[in-house]
Amino acid sequence: MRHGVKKIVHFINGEFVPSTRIFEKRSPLTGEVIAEVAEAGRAEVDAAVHAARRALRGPWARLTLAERSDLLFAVADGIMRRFDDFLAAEVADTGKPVSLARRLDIPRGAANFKVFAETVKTAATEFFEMATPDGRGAINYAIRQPVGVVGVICPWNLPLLLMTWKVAPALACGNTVVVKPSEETPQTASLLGEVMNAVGVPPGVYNVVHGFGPDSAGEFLTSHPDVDAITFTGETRTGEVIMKAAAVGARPVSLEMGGKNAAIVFADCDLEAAVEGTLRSCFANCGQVCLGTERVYVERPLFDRFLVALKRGAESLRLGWPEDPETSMGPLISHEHREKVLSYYRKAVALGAEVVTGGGIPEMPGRLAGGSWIEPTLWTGLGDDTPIAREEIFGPCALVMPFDAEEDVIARANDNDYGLATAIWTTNLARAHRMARSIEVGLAWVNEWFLRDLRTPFGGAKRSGIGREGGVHSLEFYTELKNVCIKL
Ligand code: NAD
Ligand code: 6OD
Repeated sequence: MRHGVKKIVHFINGEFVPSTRIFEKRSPLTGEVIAEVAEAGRAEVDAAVHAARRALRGPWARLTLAERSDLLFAVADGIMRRFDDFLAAEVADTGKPVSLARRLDIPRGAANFKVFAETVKTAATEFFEMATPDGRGAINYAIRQPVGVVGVICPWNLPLLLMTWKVAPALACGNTVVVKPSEETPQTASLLGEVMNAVGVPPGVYNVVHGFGPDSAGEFLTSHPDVDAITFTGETRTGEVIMKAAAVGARPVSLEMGGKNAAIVFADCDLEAAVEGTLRSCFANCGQVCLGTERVYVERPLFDRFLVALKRGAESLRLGWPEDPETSMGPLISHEHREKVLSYYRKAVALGAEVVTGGGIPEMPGRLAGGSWIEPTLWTGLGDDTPIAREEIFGPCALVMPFDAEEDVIARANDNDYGLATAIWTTNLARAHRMARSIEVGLAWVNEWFLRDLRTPFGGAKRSGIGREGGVHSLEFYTELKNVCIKL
Protein backbone atom coordinates (compact mmCIF):
# COMPACT_ATOMS: atom_id res chain seq x y z
CA MET A 1 0.00 0.00 0.00
CA ARG A 2 1.30 3.46 -0.88
CA HIS A 3 1.89 5.83 2.02
CA GLY A 4 -1.22 7.76 3.03
CA VAL A 5 -3.40 5.76 0.65
CA LYS A 6 -6.29 3.98 2.39
CA LYS A 7 -7.35 0.43 1.62
CA ILE A 8 -11.13 0.06 1.24
CA VAL A 9 -12.51 -3.47 1.19
CA HIS A 10 -15.89 -5.21 1.00
CA PHE A 11 -18.02 -5.94 4.06
CA ILE A 12 -19.48 -9.42 3.74
CA ASN A 13 -21.12 -11.47 6.48
CA GLY A 14 -19.80 -9.11 9.17
CA GLU A 15 -16.20 -9.31 7.94
CA PHE A 16 -13.95 -7.00 5.97
CA VAL A 17 -12.96 -8.87 2.83
CA PRO A 18 -10.31 -7.88 0.26
CA SER A 19 -10.22 -8.74 -3.45
CA THR A 20 -7.33 -9.48 -5.72
CA ARG A 21 -8.61 -6.78 -8.09
CA ILE A 22 -8.37 -3.21 -6.89
CA PHE A 23 -9.05 0.21 -8.37
CA GLU A 24 -7.83 3.66 -7.43
CA LYS A 25 -9.98 6.34 -5.90
CA ARG A 26 -8.73 9.87 -6.58
CA SER A 27 -9.44 13.00 -4.55
CA PRO A 28 -11.72 15.46 -6.36
CA LEU A 29 -9.80 18.21 -4.54
CA THR A 30 -6.33 17.43 -5.82
CA GLY A 31 -6.55 14.55 -8.25
CA GLU A 32 -4.23 12.53 -5.99
CA VAL A 33 -4.88 8.85 -5.27
CA ILE A 34 -6.41 8.61 -1.79
CA ALA A 35 -7.57 5.01 -1.70
CA GLU A 36 -7.14 1.59 -3.23
CA VAL A 37 -10.54 -0.05 -3.39
CA ALA A 38 -11.33 -3.74 -3.71
CA GLU A 39 -13.35 -4.56 -6.82
CA ALA A 40 -15.87 -7.35 -6.41
CA GLY A 41 -16.11 -10.07 -9.00
CA ARG A 42 -18.97 -12.54 -9.26
CA ALA A 43 -17.53 -14.59 -6.37
CA GLU A 44 -17.62 -11.74 -3.84
CA VAL A 45 -21.08 -10.65 -4.94
CA ASP A 46 -22.26 -14.23 -4.65
CA ALA A 47 -20.79 -14.51 -1.15
CA ALA A 48 -22.52 -11.28 -0.11
CA VAL A 49 -25.89 -12.36 -1.50
CA HIS A 50 -25.65 -15.75 0.20
CA ALA A 51 -24.69 -14.15 3.51
CA ALA A 52 -27.71 -11.87 3.17
CA ARG A 53 -29.96 -14.87 2.42
CA ARG A 54 -28.70 -16.80 5.46
CA ALA A 55 -29.19 -13.81 7.76
CA LEU A 56 -32.67 -13.22 6.36
CA ARG A 57 -33.77 -16.70 7.35
CA GLY A 58 -31.70 -16.81 10.53
CA PRO A 59 -30.88 -14.32 13.27
CA TRP A 60 -32.49 -11.31 11.65
CA ALA A 61 -35.83 -13.08 11.24
CA ARG A 62 -35.82 -14.14 14.88
CA LEU A 63 -35.71 -10.58 16.24
CA THR A 64 -38.97 -8.97 17.28
CA LEU A 65 -39.94 -5.74 15.61
CA ALA A 66 -39.05 -3.85 18.79
CA GLU A 67 -35.62 -5.49 18.97
CA ARG A 68 -34.93 -4.73 15.31
CA SER A 69 -36.02 -1.16 15.76
CA ASP A 70 -33.82 -0.76 18.86
CA LEU A 71 -30.83 -2.02 16.87
CA LEU A 72 -31.47 0.56 14.15
CA PHE A 73 -31.61 3.31 16.76
CA ALA A 74 -28.25 1.99 17.98
CA VAL A 75 -26.90 2.20 14.42
CA ALA A 76 -27.98 5.85 14.27
CA ASP A 77 -26.29 6.54 17.60
CA GLY A 78 -23.22 4.64 16.41
CA ILE A 79 -22.95 6.93 13.37
CA MET A 80 -23.23 9.98 15.60
CA ARG A 81 -20.56 8.58 17.95
CA ARG A 82 -18.21 8.26 14.98
CA PHE A 83 -19.38 11.51 13.44
CA ASP A 84 -15.86 12.80 12.77
CA ASP A 85 -14.80 9.58 11.04
CA PHE A 86 -17.85 9.64 8.77
CA LEU A 87 -17.33 13.34 8.10
CA ALA A 88 -13.67 12.85 7.17
CA ALA A 89 -14.46 9.89 4.90
CA GLU A 90 -17.32 11.63 3.09
CA VAL A 91 -15.36 14.83 2.61
CA ALA A 92 -12.30 12.95 1.36
CA ASP A 93 -14.36 11.03 -1.23
CA THR A 94 -16.48 13.95 -2.47
CA GLY A 95 -14.40 17.07 -1.76
CA LYS A 96 -17.53 18.81 -0.47
CA PRO A 97 -17.20 21.53 2.18
CA VAL A 98 -17.05 20.22 5.75
CA SER A 99 -19.77 22.73 6.66
CA LEU A 100 -22.17 21.04 4.19
CA ALA A 101 -21.39 17.44 5.15
CA ARG A 102 -21.58 18.33 8.85
CA ARG A 103 -25.01 19.89 8.42
CA LEU A 104 -26.51 17.53 5.83
CA ASP A 105 -24.82 14.27 4.89
CA ILE A 106 -23.82 12.77 8.21
CA PRO A 107 -26.77 13.79 10.42
CA ARG A 108 -29.18 12.66 7.71
CA GLY A 109 -27.30 9.37 7.46
CA ALA A 110 -28.09 8.80 11.12
CA ALA A 111 -31.61 10.28 11.04
CA ASN A 112 -32.68 7.90 8.27
CA PHE A 113 -32.27 4.94 10.66
CA LYS A 114 -34.32 6.57 13.42
CA VAL A 115 -37.14 7.66 11.14
CA PHE A 116 -37.68 4.26 9.56
CA ALA A 117 -37.19 2.37 12.84
CA GLU A 118 -40.05 4.50 14.18
CA THR A 119 -42.15 4.23 11.01
CA VAL A 120 -42.31 0.44 11.03
CA LYS A 121 -43.41 0.41 14.65
CA THR A 122 -46.31 2.77 14.07
CA ALA A 123 -47.53 1.82 10.57
CA ALA A 124 -51.01 0.31 10.50
CA THR A 125 -52.40 -2.20 8.01
CA GLU A 126 -55.95 -2.84 6.82
CA PHE A 127 -58.70 -4.82 8.51
CA PHE A 128 -62.03 -5.70 6.84
CA GLU A 129 -64.96 -7.66 8.17
CA MET A 130 -67.15 -9.33 5.55
CA ALA A 131 -70.47 -11.13 5.37
CA THR A 132 -70.63 -14.69 3.99
CA PRO A 133 -73.70 -16.59 2.65
CA ASP A 134 -73.70 -18.95 5.66
CA GLY A 135 -73.99 -15.97 7.98
CA ARG A 136 -70.79 -16.75 9.90
CA GLY A 137 -68.75 -14.05 8.22
CA ALA A 138 -65.03 -13.65 7.75
CA ILE A 139 -62.32 -11.19 8.60
CA ASN A 140 -59.42 -9.98 6.50
CA TYR A 141 -56.27 -8.42 7.80
CA ALA A 142 -53.06 -7.47 6.04
CA ILE A 143 -49.57 -8.15 7.27
CA ARG A 144 -46.29 -6.78 6.00
CA GLN A 145 -43.43 -9.20 5.45
CA PRO A 146 -39.92 -8.56 4.15
CA VAL A 147 -39.38 -8.85 0.39
CA GLY A 148 -36.09 -10.64 1.03
CA VAL A 149 -32.55 -9.82 -0.08
CA VAL A 150 -32.47 -6.28 -1.45
CA GLY A 151 -29.77 -5.04 -3.84
CA VAL A 152 -29.00 -1.36 -3.19
CA ILE A 153 -27.21 0.60 -5.93
CA CYS A 154 -26.07 4.08 -4.93
CA PRO A 155 -24.69 7.27 -6.53
CA TRP A 156 -21.82 9.49 -5.40
CA ASN A 157 -23.37 12.89 -4.75
CA LEU A 158 -24.73 12.34 -1.22
CA PRO A 159 -23.24 8.92 -0.54
CA LEU A 160 -24.14 8.15 3.08
CA LEU A 161 -27.43 10.04 2.99
CA LEU A 162 -28.73 8.30 -0.12
CA MET A 163 -27.43 4.86 0.83
CA THR A 164 -29.03 4.93 4.29
CA TRP A 165 -32.21 6.36 2.76
CA LYS A 166 -32.61 2.86 1.26
CA VAL A 167 -30.76 0.63 3.73
CA ALA A 168 -32.62 1.97 6.79
CA PRO A 169 -36.17 1.22 5.58
CA ALA A 170 -35.03 -2.07 4.03
CA LEU A 171 -33.62 -3.27 7.36
CA ALA A 172 -36.46 -1.77 9.39
CA CYS A 173 -38.85 -3.92 7.35
CA GLY A 174 -36.84 -7.07 8.12
CA ASN A 175 -34.95 -7.41 4.82
CA THR A 176 -31.23 -7.91 4.44
CA VAL A 177 -29.16 -5.88 1.98
CA VAL A 178 -26.21 -5.99 -0.35
CA VAL A 179 -25.07 -2.44 -1.09
CA LYS A 180 -23.04 -1.39 -4.13
CA PRO A 181 -21.80 2.14 -3.41
CA SER A 182 -20.59 4.32 -6.24
CA GLU A 183 -17.03 3.62 -7.31
CA GLU A 184 -16.40 7.33 -6.67
CA THR A 185 -17.44 7.20 -3.00
CA PRO A 186 -16.62 3.85 -1.40
CA GLN A 187 -15.61 4.91 2.12
CA THR A 188 -18.70 5.60 4.22
CA ALA A 189 -20.50 2.41 3.18
CA SER A 190 -17.59 0.32 4.47
CA LEU A 191 -17.32 2.44 7.61
CA LEU A 192 -20.97 1.74 8.32
CA GLY A 193 -20.01 -1.95 8.49
CA GLU A 194 -17.89 -1.15 11.57
CA VAL A 195 -20.90 0.48 13.20
CA MET A 196 -23.12 -2.48 12.33
CA ASN A 197 -20.67 -4.86 14.03
CA ALA A 198 -20.17 -2.56 17.01
CA VAL A 199 -23.87 -2.36 17.84
CA GLY A 200 -24.55 -6.06 17.24
CA VAL A 201 -26.37 -6.20 13.92
CA PRO A 202 -26.08 -9.90 12.98
CA PRO A 203 -23.52 -10.80 10.29
CA GLY A 204 -24.99 -10.88 6.78
CA VAL A 205 -27.74 -8.34 7.42
CA TYR A 206 -25.72 -5.48 5.92
CA ASN A 207 -23.19 -6.28 3.18
CA VAL A 208 -21.14 -4.02 0.92
CA VAL A 209 -19.48 -4.90 -2.37
CA HIS A 210 -17.38 -2.33 -4.19
CA GLY A 211 -16.85 -1.86 -7.88
CA PHE A 212 -18.24 -0.36 -11.05
CA GLY A 213 -21.48 -0.87 -12.95
CA PRO A 214 -21.23 -2.81 -16.23
CA ASP A 215 -19.26 -6.07 -16.07
CA SER A 216 -18.50 -5.39 -12.42
CA ALA A 217 -20.13 -5.44 -8.98
CA GLY A 218 -23.20 -3.42 -10.06
CA GLU A 219 -24.13 -5.72 -12.93
CA PHE A 220 -23.26 -8.89 -10.97
CA LEU A 221 -25.52 -7.75 -8.12
CA THR A 222 -28.51 -6.63 -10.18
CA SER A 223 -28.40 -9.77 -12.31
CA HIS A 224 -27.93 -12.13 -9.35
CA PRO A 225 -30.89 -14.56 -9.32
CA ASP A 226 -31.03 -14.67 -5.52
CA VAL A 227 -31.61 -10.90 -5.15
CA ASP A 228 -35.34 -10.38 -4.58
CA ALA A 229 -35.66 -6.63 -5.19
CA ILE A 230 -33.46 -3.81 -6.43
CA THR A 231 -33.46 -0.21 -5.31
CA PHE A 232 -31.43 2.25 -7.35
CA THR A 233 -30.50 5.93 -7.30
CA GLY A 234 -28.58 7.37 -10.21
CA GLU A 235 -28.85 8.40 -13.83
CA THR A 236 -31.97 7.60 -15.81
CA ARG A 237 -29.98 5.72 -18.46
CA THR A 238 -28.49 3.45 -15.78
CA GLY A 239 -31.94 2.99 -14.27
CA GLU A 240 -33.18 1.68 -17.61
CA VAL A 241 -30.40 -0.91 -17.71
CA ILE A 242 -31.15 -1.96 -14.13
CA MET A 243 -34.84 -2.26 -14.92
CA LYS A 244 -34.00 -4.67 -17.71
CA ALA A 245 -31.83 -6.71 -15.34
CA ALA A 246 -34.68 -6.78 -12.82
CA ALA A 247 -37.10 -8.00 -15.48
CA VAL A 248 -35.34 -11.37 -15.38
CA GLY A 249 -37.20 -13.06 -12.57
CA ALA A 250 -39.81 -10.26 -12.56
CA ARG A 251 -38.22 -8.56 -9.56
CA PRO A 252 -39.52 -5.25 -8.22
CA VAL A 253 -37.48 -2.08 -8.71
CA SER A 254 -37.49 1.30 -7.04
CA LEU A 255 -35.80 3.89 -9.25
CA GLU A 256 -34.77 7.39 -8.17
CA MET A 257 -33.22 9.02 -11.20
CA GLY A 258 -32.20 12.22 -12.93
CA GLY A 259 -33.87 15.60 -13.18
CA LYS A 260 -33.87 18.87 -15.10
CA ASN A 261 -35.58 20.87 -12.44
CA ALA A 262 -37.17 24.27 -12.99
CA ALA A 263 -37.28 27.10 -10.47
CA ILE A 264 -40.16 29.47 -11.19
CA VAL A 265 -39.82 32.97 -9.81
CA PHE A 266 -42.83 35.28 -9.88
CA ALA A 267 -42.50 39.05 -9.68
CA ASP A 268 -44.47 39.04 -6.41
CA CYS A 269 -41.92 36.81 -4.64
CA ASP A 270 -39.91 37.69 -1.56
CA LEU A 271 -36.86 38.59 -3.63
CA GLU A 272 -34.26 37.99 -0.96
CA ALA A 273 -35.63 34.53 -0.14
CA ALA A 274 -35.99 33.63 -3.83
CA VAL A 275 -32.42 34.64 -4.62
CA GLU A 276 -31.02 32.84 -1.59
CA GLY A 277 -33.07 29.69 -2.33
CA THR A 278 -32.21 29.68 -6.02
CA LEU A 279 -28.52 30.13 -5.28
CA ARG A 280 -28.68 27.05 -3.06
CA SER A 281 -30.70 25.05 -5.55
CA CYS A 282 -28.29 25.86 -8.40
CA PHE A 283 -24.96 25.60 -6.60
CA ALA A 284 -25.25 23.48 -3.43
CA ASN A 285 -22.90 20.49 -3.55
CA CYS A 286 -21.37 22.06 -6.68
CA GLY A 287 -24.69 21.59 -8.47
CA GLN A 288 -24.59 17.84 -7.91
CA VAL A 289 -28.00 17.39 -6.29
CA CYS A 290 -30.70 15.54 -8.19
CA LEU A 291 -33.24 18.10 -6.95
CA GLY A 292 -31.06 21.02 -8.06
CA THR A 293 -32.22 23.76 -10.41
CA GLU A 294 -30.80 23.94 -13.93
CA ARG A 295 -33.63 26.03 -15.44
CA VAL A 296 -34.66 29.31 -13.81
CA TYR A 297 -37.82 30.96 -15.17
CA VAL A 298 -38.21 34.55 -13.94
CA GLU A 299 -41.29 36.71 -14.56
CA ARG A 300 -40.21 39.44 -16.94
CA PRO A 301 -40.70 42.52 -14.70
CA LEU A 302 -38.29 41.00 -12.15
CA PHE A 303 -35.88 39.44 -14.63
CA ASP A 304 -33.07 42.01 -14.67
CA ARG A 305 -33.04 42.60 -10.90
CA PHE A 306 -33.16 38.90 -10.16
CA LEU A 307 -30.35 38.12 -12.58
CA VAL A 308 -28.10 40.78 -11.10
CA ALA A 309 -28.69 39.41 -7.60
CA LEU A 310 -28.17 35.80 -8.71
CA LYS A 311 -24.95 36.74 -10.51
CA ARG A 312 -23.69 38.56 -7.40
CA GLY A 313 -24.48 35.50 -5.29
CA ALA A 314 -22.77 33.11 -7.70
CA GLU A 315 -19.69 35.30 -7.76
CA SER A 316 -19.52 35.38 -3.98
CA LEU A 317 -19.16 31.57 -3.75
CA ARG A 318 -15.74 30.61 -2.43
CA LEU A 319 -13.96 27.54 -3.77
CA GLY A 320 -11.27 25.98 -1.59
CA TRP A 321 -10.23 23.34 0.92
CA PRO A 322 -13.24 21.71 2.60
CA GLU A 323 -12.03 22.51 6.13
CA ASP A 324 -11.74 26.26 5.41
CA PRO A 325 -14.82 27.92 6.95
CA GLU A 326 -14.82 30.39 4.04
CA THR A 327 -15.31 27.60 1.49
CA SER A 328 -18.86 27.42 0.16
CA MET A 329 -18.36 25.24 -2.93
CA GLY A 330 -16.26 22.15 -3.59
CA PRO A 331 -15.15 20.57 -6.87
CA LEU A 332 -17.06 18.24 -9.15
CA ILE A 333 -16.67 14.57 -8.27
CA SER A 334 -14.08 13.71 -10.94
CA HIS A 335 -12.24 14.90 -14.02
CA GLU A 336 -14.46 12.64 -16.09
CA HIS A 337 -17.59 14.32 -14.76
CA ARG A 338 -16.00 17.75 -15.24
CA GLU A 339 -15.41 16.90 -18.89
CA LYS A 340 -19.12 16.14 -19.26
CA VAL A 341 -20.13 19.40 -17.57
CA LEU A 342 -17.60 21.39 -19.59
CA SER A 343 -18.98 19.92 -22.80
CA TYR A 344 -22.26 21.67 -21.93
CA TYR A 345 -20.40 24.88 -21.06
CA ARG A 346 -18.88 24.78 -24.56
CA LYS A 347 -22.18 23.82 -26.18
CA ALA A 348 -23.97 26.75 -24.51
CA VAL A 349 -21.48 29.19 -25.99
CA ALA A 350 -21.63 27.53 -29.40
CA LEU A 351 -25.42 27.87 -29.37
CA GLY A 352 -25.11 31.60 -28.69
CA ALA A 353 -25.71 31.82 -24.93
CA GLU A 354 -24.70 34.92 -23.05
CA VAL A 355 -22.42 33.79 -20.22
CA VAL A 356 -23.55 35.91 -17.28
CA THR A 357 -20.84 34.52 -15.04
CA GLY A 358 -18.39 31.62 -14.95
CA GLY A 359 -18.14 29.28 -17.90
CA GLY A 360 -14.76 27.71 -17.31
CA ILE A 361 -12.19 26.21 -14.99
CA PRO A 362 -11.00 28.41 -12.12
CA GLU A 363 -7.34 28.81 -11.31
CA MET A 364 -6.74 27.00 -8.07
CA PRO A 365 -3.56 27.36 -5.98
CA GLY A 366 -1.02 24.68 -5.11
CA ARG A 367 -2.24 21.08 -4.90
CA LEU A 368 -5.82 22.15 -5.59
CA ALA A 369 -4.75 22.81 -9.19
CA GLY A 370 -5.01 19.06 -9.80
CA GLY A 371 -8.66 18.85 -8.69
CA SER A 372 -11.84 18.79 -10.74
CA TRP A 373 -12.83 22.38 -10.02
CA ILE A 374 -15.28 24.30 -12.13
CA GLU A 375 -16.78 27.77 -12.10
CA PRO A 376 -20.39 28.35 -11.04
CA THR A 377 -22.06 29.40 -14.24
CA LEU A 378 -25.20 31.24 -15.36
CA TRP A 379 -26.42 31.68 -18.90
CA THR A 380 -29.17 33.65 -20.59
CA GLY A 381 -30.21 33.94 -24.21
CA LEU A 382 -31.11 30.33 -25.01
CA GLY A 383 -34.55 28.81 -25.44
CA ASP A 384 -36.32 25.75 -24.05
CA ASP A 385 -35.54 23.73 -27.16
CA THR A 386 -31.76 23.64 -26.60
CA PRO A 387 -29.86 20.77 -24.91
CA ILE A 388 -28.87 23.27 -22.20
CA ALA A 389 -32.54 23.52 -21.22
CA ARG A 390 -33.47 19.90 -21.87
CA GLU A 391 -30.65 17.63 -20.66
CA GLU A 392 -29.41 17.00 -17.14
CA ILE A 393 -25.92 18.50 -16.76
CA PHE A 394 -25.45 17.83 -13.00
CA GLY A 395 -23.08 20.74 -12.48
CA PRO A 396 -23.16 24.20 -10.88
CA CYS A 397 -24.95 25.91 -13.74
CA ALA A 398 -28.34 27.20 -14.80
CA LEU A 399 -30.04 28.78 -17.77
CA VAL A 400 -32.06 31.84 -16.70
CA MET A 401 -35.06 32.66 -18.90
CA PRO A 402 -37.84 35.26 -18.72
CA PHE A 403 -41.54 34.40 -18.86
CA ASP A 404 -44.70 36.47 -19.24
CA ALA A 405 -47.69 34.41 -18.14
CA GLU A 406 -48.47 31.65 -15.70
CA GLU A 407 -49.90 29.26 -18.33
CA ASP A 408 -46.88 29.88 -20.50
CA VAL A 409 -44.37 29.01 -17.78
CA ILE A 410 -46.33 25.91 -16.77
CA ALA A 411 -46.18 24.62 -20.34
CA ARG A 412 -42.49 25.40 -20.65
CA ALA A 413 -41.52 23.86 -17.30
CA ASN A 414 -43.47 20.71 -18.20
CA ASP A 415 -42.04 20.41 -21.68
CA ASN A 416 -39.27 18.11 -20.48
CA ASP A 417 -38.70 14.37 -20.19
CA TYR A 418 -37.78 14.64 -16.52
CA GLY A 419 -40.16 15.34 -13.64
CA LEU A 420 -38.32 15.28 -10.34
CA ALA A 421 -38.66 18.60 -8.49
CA THR A 422 -39.58 22.26 -8.75
CA ALA A 423 -39.22 25.34 -6.57
CA ILE A 424 -41.91 28.00 -6.95
CA TRP A 425 -41.32 31.47 -5.57
CA THR A 426 -44.44 33.60 -5.03
CA THR A 427 -46.34 35.32 -2.22
CA ASN A 428 -49.69 34.68 -3.93
CA LEU A 429 -51.18 31.72 -2.05
CA ALA A 430 -53.75 30.77 -4.68
CA ARG A 431 -51.11 30.79 -7.37
CA ALA A 432 -48.76 28.72 -5.19
CA HIS A 433 -51.38 25.96 -4.95
CA ARG A 434 -52.22 26.17 -8.66
CA MET A 435 -48.58 25.97 -9.68
CA ALA A 436 -47.74 23.14 -7.30
CA ARG A 437 -50.55 21.10 -8.86
CA SER A 438 -49.68 21.99 -12.43
CA ILE A 439 -45.97 21.24 -12.59
CA GLU A 440 -45.37 17.59 -13.53
CA VAL A 441 -42.99 16.53 -10.76
CA GLY A 442 -42.84 14.30 -7.72
CA LEU A 443 -41.69 17.10 -5.42
CA ALA A 444 -42.89 20.70 -5.47
CA TRP A 445 -41.45 23.24 -3.06
CA VAL A 446 -43.05 26.65 -2.56
CA ASN A 447 -40.79 29.39 -1.19
CA GLU A 448 -38.23 26.75 -0.21
CA TRP A 449 -35.92 24.17 -1.69
CA PHE A 450 -34.76 20.80 -0.27
CA LEU A 451 -36.65 21.19 3.01
CA ARG A 452 -37.29 17.58 3.98
CA ASP A 453 -39.79 15.89 6.24
CA LEU A 454 -38.74 12.25 6.03
CA ARG A 455 -42.32 10.99 6.47
CA THR A 456 -43.35 12.44 3.11
CA PRO A 457 -43.32 10.70 -0.31
CA PHE A 458 -40.09 11.22 -2.23
CA GLY A 459 -39.60 10.32 -5.89
CA GLY A 460 -39.84 11.43 -9.46
CA ALA A 461 -42.49 11.65 -12.15
CA LYS A 462 -41.86 10.92 -15.84
CA ARG A 463 -38.28 9.76 -16.51
CA SER A 464 -37.12 10.83 -13.04
CA GLY A 465 -38.27 7.72 -11.26
CA ILE A 466 -40.52 4.84 -10.48
CA GLY A 467 -42.05 4.51 -7.04
CA ARG A 468 -41.95 6.62 -3.92
CA GLU A 469 -39.73 6.27 -0.89
CA GLY A 470 -40.05 8.00 2.50
CA GLY A 471 -42.20 7.31 5.56
CA VAL A 472 -44.84 4.63 5.01
CA HIS A 473 -44.27 4.87 1.23
CA SER A 474 -40.97 3.03 1.67
CA LEU A 475 -42.91 0.17 3.23
CA GLU A 476 -44.71 -0.33 -0.08
CA PHE A 477 -41.45 -1.28 -1.71
CA TYR A 478 -39.59 -2.97 1.13
CA THR A 479 -42.43 -5.24 2.22
CA GLU A 480 -44.70 -7.80 0.66
CA LEU A 481 -48.22 -7.00 1.79
CA LYS A 482 -50.09 -10.22 2.49
CA ASN A 483 -53.84 -10.53 3.08
CA VAL A 484 -55.02 -13.09 5.60
CA CYS A 485 -58.69 -14.07 5.25
CA ILE A 486 -60.18 -16.05 8.15
CA LYS A 487 -63.58 -17.66 7.98
CA LEU A 488 -65.30 -17.26 11.31
P1 NAD B 1 -24.88 6.50 -12.26
O1 NAD B 1 -26.18 6.06 -12.82
O2 NAD B 1 -23.74 6.68 -13.17
O3 NAD B 1 -24.38 5.46 -11.15
C1 NAD B 1 -25.17 5.12 -10.04
C2 NAD B 1 -24.76 3.76 -9.54
O4 NAD B 1 -25.11 2.79 -10.52
C3 NAD B 1 -23.27 3.60 -9.30
O5 NAD B 1 -23.07 2.84 -8.14
C4 NAD B 1 -22.80 2.83 -10.53
O6 NAD B 1 -21.64 2.08 -10.32
C5 NAD B 1 -24.00 1.94 -10.74
N1 NAD B 1 -24.13 1.41 -12.10
C6 NAD B 1 -23.78 1.99 -13.27
N2 NAD B 1 -24.08 1.19 -14.31
C7 NAD B 1 -24.64 0.06 -13.78
C8 NAD B 1 -25.13 -1.15 -14.33
N3 NAD B 1 -25.14 -1.37 -15.65
N4 NAD B 1 -25.63 -2.09 -13.50
C9 NAD B 1 -25.64 -1.89 -12.16
N5 NAD B 1 -25.15 -0.77 -11.57
C10 NAD B 1 -24.67 0.21 -12.38
O7 NAD B 1 -25.21 7.82 -11.43
P2 NAD B 1 -24.17 8.78 -10.68
O8 NAD B 1 -23.35 9.46 -11.71
O9 NAD B 1 -23.51 8.00 -9.61
O10 NAD B 1 -25.16 9.82 -9.98
C11 NAD B 1 -25.63 10.97 -10.60
C12 NAD B 1 -27.02 10.74 -11.14
O11 NAD B 1 -27.86 10.29 -10.09
C13 NAD B 1 -27.70 11.99 -11.68
O12 NAD B 1 -28.41 11.65 -12.83
C14 NAD B 1 -28.67 12.39 -10.57
O13 NAD B 1 -29.77 13.15 -10.98
C15 NAD B 1 -29.08 11.05 -10.06
N6 NAD B 1 -29.58 11.13 -8.70
C16 NAD B 1 -30.92 10.99 -8.49
C17 NAD B 1 -31.44 11.09 -7.20
C18 NAD B 1 -32.91 10.96 -6.91
O14 NAD B 1 -33.27 10.83 -5.74
N7 NAD B 1 -33.77 10.99 -7.90
C19 NAD B 1 -30.57 11.33 -6.13
C20 NAD B 1 -29.20 11.46 -6.40
C21 NAD B 1 -28.71 11.35 -7.69
O1 6OD C 1 -33.53 13.90 0.99
C1 6OD C 1 -33.68 12.76 0.53
O2 6OD C 1 -34.25 11.86 1.15
C2 6OD C 1 -33.16 12.48 -0.80
N1 6OD C 1 -33.41 11.24 -1.28
C3 6OD C 1 -32.46 13.41 -1.48
C4 6OD C 1 -31.94 13.25 -2.78
C5 6OD C 1 -31.09 14.14 -3.29
C6 6OD C 1 -30.52 13.98 -4.59
O3 6OD C 1 -29.41 14.31 -4.88
